[in-house]
Amino acid sequence: MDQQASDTWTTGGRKPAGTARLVCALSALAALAAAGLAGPTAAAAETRNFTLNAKHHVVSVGRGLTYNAWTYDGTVPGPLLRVRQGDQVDITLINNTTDAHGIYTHAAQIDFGSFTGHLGQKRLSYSFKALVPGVFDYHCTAQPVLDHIASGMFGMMIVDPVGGWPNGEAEEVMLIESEIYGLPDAHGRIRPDHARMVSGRPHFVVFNGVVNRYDLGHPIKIKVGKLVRVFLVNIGPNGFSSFHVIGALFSTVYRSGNPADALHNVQTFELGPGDAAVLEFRVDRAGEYPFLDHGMGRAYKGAEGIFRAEP
Ligand SMILES: [Cu+2]
Repeated sequence: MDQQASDTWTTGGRKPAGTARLVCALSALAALAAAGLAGPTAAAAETRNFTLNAKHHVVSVGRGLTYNAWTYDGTVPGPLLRVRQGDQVDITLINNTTDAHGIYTHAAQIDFGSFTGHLGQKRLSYSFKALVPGVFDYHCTAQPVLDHIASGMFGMMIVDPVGGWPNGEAEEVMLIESEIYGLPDAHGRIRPDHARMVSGRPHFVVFNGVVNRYDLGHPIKIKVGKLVRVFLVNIGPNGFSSFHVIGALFSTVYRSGNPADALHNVQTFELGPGDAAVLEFRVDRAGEYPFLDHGMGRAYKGAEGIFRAEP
């Protein structure tokens, strides 16, 4: 991993203007780095290089449970990749495992063959121009893709609009919803359940890789009166997400994170597997605002958390 994509979520290398907190979360139980985007001002396009490493790594999923994940850089989700609209993006995947792996970001509009390494291939590279702003998932494309995604090979890519986000500076929160298939053995190690992957019946559904990661003891803190901008990916690999914040309406939702495709005053937003959105809201009184997949079975399996609004 080069400096443009660390193993915890960062702003993806480009130093943002502004001081608002960026709430994110990747490495085991860490959360939250700082940042904020006052909105990138018009600037010359850059060339952005991201080098990721495919590796197998034991990760924690909370509740004392672990599993032997297939990862980018050892974390699930993989590192946040963040660029500005118009940038040239160079992606390299180093694969020192004995399995085939690949990396496909939905922001790239190039041929499928560019994304997948074959067995024994140690290095995969491709380039594209990030022409369309938004939030995108990236994931492995090796077969069976189902197992590679369910085992942890996915992440988020943000392409910030070249003129900045229309509603300006905000508290930023990055969430990836994903599913875990398998029950733990006597040591708490989850055994992957391929049959359940195929039938789409996860045992756990999580935000940022951990069951109930943002519970009452670990809420995501927001500010009363301040705009919150949620970058949300539903990587699946199977289920639909119905994202809702209890006690709030989304003042603006950008489908696929594209400011050209805005909806307003939305109560719940549905994302199919492989889709993503940017959702904005603000609250006007202090307190707790739970967020969840309103598919209640999925919330029950771990896809719920807490925003705590403070003055
Ligand atoms: Cu893979």
